[in-house]
Amino acid sequence: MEPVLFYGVPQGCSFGSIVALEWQGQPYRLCRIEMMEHPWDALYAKVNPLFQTPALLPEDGEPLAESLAILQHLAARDLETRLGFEQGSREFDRLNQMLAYLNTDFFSSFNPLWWLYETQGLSGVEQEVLRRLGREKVAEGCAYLDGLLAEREWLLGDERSMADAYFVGIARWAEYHRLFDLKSDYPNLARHLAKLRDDPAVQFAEAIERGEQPKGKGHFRGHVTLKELESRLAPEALSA
Ligand SMILES: N[C@@H](CCC(=O)N[C@@H](CS)C(=O)NCC(=O)O)C(=O)O
Repeated sequence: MEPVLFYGVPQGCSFGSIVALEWQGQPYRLCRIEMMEHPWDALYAKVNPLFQTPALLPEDGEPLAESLAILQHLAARDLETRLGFEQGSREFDRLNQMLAYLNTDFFSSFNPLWWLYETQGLSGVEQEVLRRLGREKVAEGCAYLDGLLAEREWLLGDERSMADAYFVGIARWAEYHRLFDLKSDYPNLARHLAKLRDDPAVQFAEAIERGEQPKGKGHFRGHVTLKELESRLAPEALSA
């Protein structure tokens, strides 16, 4: 079976991995995880014992977790798409640096806001602290990225890369949490987000998240359930 990406909804950071798969245009399948439905199926521990999405089950290997690792894995299997670069090259280092920034500093700046969103029974003061902290940290990230995008067409320069695929899945959270007027506060970032939103792969990923059945470029071979993957997750299958 084709590689399977486990993606989480709603508003998962796996969004970027779906965009990357569409940009690459090779056959793949998806397995949907409803992140708010706790507890998750215990079988998912075989995919990722941390119970997080995304994860990728390659055609012939063990599941791979962590967005950065997944995006670099996808890039490396098809360097001709130029979404990633050969290890050891200057471009590889720049992509890795950008992905690491987005995946650590920028991603985690939203943590207080997700905490606020998911936690019941917080006092008014606690809510205010989380919102202020999140807003401040996200503002730092947006200002940094806005500055970079003032001089660049894409995050790394003239061409799109895995960094842009990942960026759209995270930067959209600033709108989701209604933190700023992005267009006036961070116009370059807002422009980049809008450009990506016009991309068919991004629209495909949005439709997937909404639970629709988009066509995409035709490389998406449909959803599979975790249960249907059970035999591929068995220890014998993984060590074969
Ligand atoms: N470092 C991991 C973080 C993954 C992560 O936090 N995923 C979130 C969704 S964005 C998740 O699965 N959360 C589990 C939950 O909400 O229970 C990565 O970058 O892939």
